[in-house]
Amino acid sequence: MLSEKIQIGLIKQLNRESESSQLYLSMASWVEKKGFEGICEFLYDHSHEERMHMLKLIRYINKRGGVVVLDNIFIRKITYKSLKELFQTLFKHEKEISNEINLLLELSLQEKDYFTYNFLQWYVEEQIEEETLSKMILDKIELIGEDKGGLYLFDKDIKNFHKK
Ligand code: OFO
Repeated sequence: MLSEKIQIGLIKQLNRESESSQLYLSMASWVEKKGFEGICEFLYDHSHEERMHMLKLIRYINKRGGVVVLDNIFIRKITYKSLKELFQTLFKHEKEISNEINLLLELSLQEKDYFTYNFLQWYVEEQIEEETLSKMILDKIELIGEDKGGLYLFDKDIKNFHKK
């Protein structure tokens, strides 16, 4: 059984993953309208991945006898001044998620819930990859600046960017 504190923490996290999924979905839609095919596919795929992160948490909570609560998620920011602003938002978001996973790990140790501690290791690895990838993309976008040719090539290149 999950302790109340762990259950609350896991539910909060699953709703944050759902928020990530919606955030990337809204970004993908904005980018699609701007004509960046590669970037929009990348963001649609990422939205799907975040949904998988949410599902993994739901299945775990249920397996441990907890009760899942799903929040209504509203994404208020749906337009961006530039791709740079979009990827800055994305990178900031991933850093926040990493901090939250760390807090959850800390809580699982305090509660002596080693099953949850072990379960969360997957998210730790995932966050290392996601932070690295989003920072790498942001660096490239900053380097390209407003250069249209550079953005065109980047839009083609992004298909080859993978988490390591
Ligand atoms: Fe779920 O990893 Fe990004 O937010």
